[in-house]
Amino acid sequence: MKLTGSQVLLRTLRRENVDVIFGYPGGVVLPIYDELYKEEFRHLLVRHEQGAIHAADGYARASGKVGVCLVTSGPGATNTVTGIANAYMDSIPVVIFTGQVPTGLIGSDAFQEVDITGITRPCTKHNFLVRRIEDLASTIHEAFHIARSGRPGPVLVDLPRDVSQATIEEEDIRDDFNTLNGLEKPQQEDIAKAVEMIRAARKPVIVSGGGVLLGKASEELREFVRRTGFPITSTLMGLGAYPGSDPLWLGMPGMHGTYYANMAITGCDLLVAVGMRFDDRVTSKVDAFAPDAQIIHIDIDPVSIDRIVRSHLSIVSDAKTALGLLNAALAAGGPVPVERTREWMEQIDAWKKRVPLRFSEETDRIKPQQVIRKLYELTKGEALIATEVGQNQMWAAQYYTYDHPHTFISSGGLGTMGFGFPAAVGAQVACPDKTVVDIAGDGSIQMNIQELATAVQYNIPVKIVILNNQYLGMVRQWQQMFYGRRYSHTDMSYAPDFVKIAEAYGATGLRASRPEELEAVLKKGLETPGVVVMDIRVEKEECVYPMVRPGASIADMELGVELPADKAAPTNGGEDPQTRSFN
Ligand SMILES: Cc1ncc(C[n+]2csc(CCOP(=O)(O)OP(=O)(O)O)c2C)c(N)n1
Repeated sequence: MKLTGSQVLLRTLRRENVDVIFGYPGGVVLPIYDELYKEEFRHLLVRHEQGAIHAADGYARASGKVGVCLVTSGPGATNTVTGIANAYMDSIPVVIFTGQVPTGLIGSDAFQEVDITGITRPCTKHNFLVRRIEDLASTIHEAFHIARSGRPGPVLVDLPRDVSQATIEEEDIRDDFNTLNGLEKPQQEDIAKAVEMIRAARKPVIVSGGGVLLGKASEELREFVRRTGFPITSTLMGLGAYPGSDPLWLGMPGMHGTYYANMAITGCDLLVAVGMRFDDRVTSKVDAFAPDAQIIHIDIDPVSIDRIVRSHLSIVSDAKTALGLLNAALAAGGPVPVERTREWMEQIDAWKKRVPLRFSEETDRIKPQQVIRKLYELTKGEALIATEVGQNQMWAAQYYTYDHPHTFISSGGLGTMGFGFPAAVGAQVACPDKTVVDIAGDGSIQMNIQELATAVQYNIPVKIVILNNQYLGMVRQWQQMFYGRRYSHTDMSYAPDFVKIAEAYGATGLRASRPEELEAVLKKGLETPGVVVMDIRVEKEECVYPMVRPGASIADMELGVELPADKAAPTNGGEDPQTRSFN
């Protein structure tokens, strides 16, 4: 039997266990859409291609599977570029199918032609232009393989119209492709060396990253912490891999990290970095990052080893394998001596007590941090939280406690405003039984607000909590701190009525303006079926603290409050990081 290219595409997607496509049609993908019309395939029509790629990305982050999006050529394809770069920076496995003009017209500036493989080369893990139907199935399989293997990432497949219309005999379809050899296993001597370093440490700290979640290694990480008793902090991308309610948890480090996570990194003598790449939002001034530490860096991507921070021992491996081997070696050698780290743990406790995460509650204005805390209480920590970018994102990272993997979805590397809501839609499709909340800023939500139509049309009951401060808050914060309060073009007080916007799209809109209204509105919003937009009017000029000035040492934090007199005596002979400057 003969199959068309479009039929081959859908057949291959089924073989890859794809159950949902986020897409938007157009001229050159009409043959594919016509095939979708005939077949039972779950396709969600978004309202903007950026929505499609972010939804596919959110779906991948929540499900651990590959997300798929399908768009037309030209503007359809270019509209996905931000989302592709976003997935690339955060190592998220997505496959993007773009339509292309017929092969004979490629390079002629044909209608709606762009060189999308050229445009996306720097922000895809790999991309393909399929010129012959004979290569179609194997190319698609290869794309999925590349997207999910090793360090995951986005892969684009460009499909010229004539390729989706061409036909091929079913028996001539080739599904095979060459795979590169898998990763080498970590060397046994490196594991032994790591265990030796772990046993010798007096002031250890673990920093885990998104690689632990991508490598589905949360169980192994938890066991590693149990076996070592080491305190643990995690980057924004890694939140949820280790339970945030555990006493050994230090919160997030870096620019808006907790005081105690940043102090622990600065004072430690051993830093075990797992599945993280030392992003500058984490390290800030690299020379002052863990200056006295021996560093063990475990990462799947050899390129990230020694790129920013030099390690004393590197293990190129996925997190699951490496932590599994470390756990086994630790188990075989008996418990790690806790006496060695006793003073260090006391020091960490003192730091925790000295500067906990805190904000001042007021009676006449809603504090954004209070909204997140309330949301945590009302959802009992069981919601899946997506965020936009800005202050809302940082407060969501700081004030909601993540106990489970894949429950925090946020644009880490690229910091893409407009990501959160469509990503929440994708996450809700992946997890229909979960409460999915997008924590938004009033600026960010307006970047992809059109996806309310998608959410309402398919009854994807995402709850949106807008921390409405009438500013581009995070930029305003920088203007306040570094530009003498000159709030140049960050005033967002001209805004639509979000309640009416919600209603216009067929969703529910609610508003809270005063502290005493907050709980009831959040409760009602969470309980109301379907899509709900909650416009929460918060304190306009609140800042996110702690804050490390760009380029400063992470021990040098603005805390937003007077630092209490230091009662905790230094425990080490060297420079006590507590005596370094604070603002
Ligand atoms: C697409 C995009 N444009 C610009 C920025 C720069 N930026 C970072 S945070 C921010 C302000 C976000 O404001 P809002 O969404 O209202 O959130 P808030 O910080 O007030 O919580 C801006 C403009 C960005 N990150 N992404």
